Amino acid sequence: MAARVENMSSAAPPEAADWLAIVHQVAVSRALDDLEESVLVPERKVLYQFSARGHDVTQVLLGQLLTGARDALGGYYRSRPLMLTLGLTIEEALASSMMRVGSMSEGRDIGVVFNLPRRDGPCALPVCGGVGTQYTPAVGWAQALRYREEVLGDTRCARSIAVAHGGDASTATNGFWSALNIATTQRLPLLFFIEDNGYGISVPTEMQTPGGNIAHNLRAFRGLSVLDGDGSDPLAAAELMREAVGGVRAGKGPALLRLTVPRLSGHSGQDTQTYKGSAVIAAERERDPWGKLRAQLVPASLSAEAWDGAVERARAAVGEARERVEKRSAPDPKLVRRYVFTETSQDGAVEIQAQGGLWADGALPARGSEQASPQGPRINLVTAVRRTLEHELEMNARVVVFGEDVGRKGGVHAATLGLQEKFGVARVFDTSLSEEGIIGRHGGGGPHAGARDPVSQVRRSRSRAAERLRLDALADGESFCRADGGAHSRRILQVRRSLAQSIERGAVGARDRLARRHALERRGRRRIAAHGFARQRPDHILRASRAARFRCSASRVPRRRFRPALRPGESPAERRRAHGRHLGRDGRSL
Ligand SMILES: Cc1ncc(C[n+]2csc(CCOP(=O)(O)OP(=O)(O)O)c2C)c(N)n1
Ligand SMILES: [Mg+2]
Repeated sequence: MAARVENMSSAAPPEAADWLAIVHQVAVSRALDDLEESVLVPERKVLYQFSARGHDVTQVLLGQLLTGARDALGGYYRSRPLMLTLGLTIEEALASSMMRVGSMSEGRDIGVVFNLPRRDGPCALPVCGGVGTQYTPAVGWAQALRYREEVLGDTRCARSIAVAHGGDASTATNGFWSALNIATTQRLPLLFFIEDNGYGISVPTEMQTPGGNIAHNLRAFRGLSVLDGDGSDPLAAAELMREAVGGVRAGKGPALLRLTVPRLSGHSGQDTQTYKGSAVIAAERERDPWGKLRAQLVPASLSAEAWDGAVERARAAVGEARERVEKRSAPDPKLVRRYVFTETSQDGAVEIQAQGGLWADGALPARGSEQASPQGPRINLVTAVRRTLEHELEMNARVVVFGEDVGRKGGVHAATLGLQEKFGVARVFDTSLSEEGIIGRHGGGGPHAGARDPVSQVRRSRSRAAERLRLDALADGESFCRADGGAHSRRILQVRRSLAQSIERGAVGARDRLARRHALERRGRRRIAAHGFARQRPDHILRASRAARFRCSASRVPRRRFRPALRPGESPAERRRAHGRHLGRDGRSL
């Protein structure tokens, strides 16, 4: 367990007035869930519902502590109560789940992924439906906090922190481990806030981490304070939160707080939870933190009238917001691509993002020219890249260069040679070997450090990078598309053509993954693992792999590698033994 934190002044226990605010916020979240689950889903006005019931008390309690001038949340689809405490309005929340005009992404997403860009005060980074995508952007924010404080002298960042909020299953993702490595090796001001409800949809936590408790397993992890507790005991959980937040704020490095919570509804509106069984469901209801909070607060800190009044006001506020949202129309399908790239008004002026970048701070970039102006002798491309980076680093104190081997070595092809010596390790630095860690950090750090357009150059490890980029592309399509003007950040992705093509080719899907692997195989770069992959998820991968095969019909890979035909008189079992592969009932390879 973490050592106790002496300086807790920034995280004092709540007063009676704060408890009233906490009760109100939780009641708002419950009223939203009630309305969606019992009215709007049956009326088909909400098509995809994600209840936070059971996660709500802990989230609101944590939200009360995120008061640092530049605190940021990297949240996920079940973070709505936290978002409400950070300033998401009830109307914004409902307009999003009801997919109405003027909502955050106007029906492009699952209705619960938001962002709250702010130039001052706590903000929320863009959320994406991809599980695990929240972690490395939160690391980026934490690292940018340090950069702004130490290099740019921004005192607002001194005691600010980043919070990465995720579920138990998300701790099995690459993003989580990538973030954990970076945050601990760099001692970043980052809190991992893990709400463990025992399931990733239907899969129990024991499948995500051995023994089912990520906090236990991380106790020996160096550089990390680990706290573990029961989220259905609100007062005890609040104490742990103060300890965790206080420690990170005080500069003691990253912390991980795991709280067990009951998930009191299905994973989403469609989920009937038959996999749990009635005894488990009943036990979860017993652990509802909302009832426990009332028992702990009334009458010790609040009167019953005060509690009931706060709940009543919350319900009324949700009802009024619903009336306003019902009057909004559906979004115009013609505008579906709005904010995918930079938007310009009719006079050609660029619509400036709400947070991050130079323009939003009033600095204009130097004017460019369409005319080439040859200077000196001809140089090769690597020299041109190096000079450009050097120029940018000189011109703009917010520019940083980071990646694998770009620091002391100066890049494997010398594209950053000498830059660390000239600009120092704070601005030109090596990273851990994690493409997700590099690209994800752009998402959170870019807008904050001040880069309007983070540039990622990825050559090897394409599949990991592509994975990350596609998830980011989803995030761009989801919560980046804020209709009130101004996306959070834009990305220019300098990628090799093949990667760019594979991204263009498709949305997330096994088909594309397989197609890309086939393409690699054709070039003799890598043996594909199509069969291993297919074995994991036979049904839909089978369909996907057929599609991939069709697409790659020009492949020189022998067809029988994918569909070994049965020899005359041979049974599927004999074929399986001969090839050591799984075969479907019809004798085809899965
Ligand atoms: C990268 C990725 N893989 C799979 C999914 C499908 N999926 C959505 S939510 C979820 C479970 C996540 O569980 P957990 O992290 O414990 O959060 P909880 O929903 O329990 O709050 C899964 C598998 C996804 N959205 N993204
Ligand atoms: Mg879970």
